[in-house]
Amino acid sequence: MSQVTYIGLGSNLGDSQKILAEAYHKLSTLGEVKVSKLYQSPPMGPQDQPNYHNAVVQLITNLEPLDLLNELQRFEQDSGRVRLRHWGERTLDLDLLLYGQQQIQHARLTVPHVGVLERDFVLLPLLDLDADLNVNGQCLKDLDLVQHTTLTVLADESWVNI
Ligand code: ROI
Repeated sequence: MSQVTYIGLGSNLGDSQKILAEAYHKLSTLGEVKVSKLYQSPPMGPQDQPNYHNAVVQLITNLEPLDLLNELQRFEQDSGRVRLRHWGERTLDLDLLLYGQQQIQHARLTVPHVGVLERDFVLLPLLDLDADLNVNGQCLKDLDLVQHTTLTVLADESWVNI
């Protein structure tokens, strides 16, 4: 059965826009995709690292959660992922944020991802894709964080066409 899933994309090393656009094209091999705007966001974690590029992809796929996770990790590795330190700079991060309405507690995977309610660089791009998105009964657009964002829009949805 196909599921509506959401994947968070982040990068702050290398040519981030190119790296994220390539990740979008890889995700499109797994099902039907739609992409958010492209954002710049100040780092959460150590402040002595570059700003991030962030976006979210909606993916409709038949893959089971752990199979999807394996694909995401393979794409991260293929992009030559470098991660220098915990909560530090990285070439590519692909986070499985939402998988239909499912709640998943697994050693490798927690869904919904903690970032969904707490991180503006996840929340705003999610709202681009579905303005009425609801997580655990919480309407995302009603969260205070939406009004207090530190994000800037770098490009509209056409940013993936490079
Ligand atoms: N900070 C921002 N702004 N964007 C990210 O994607 C991001 N990813 C991370 C940490 C290190 C938590 N900080 C981030 O993994």
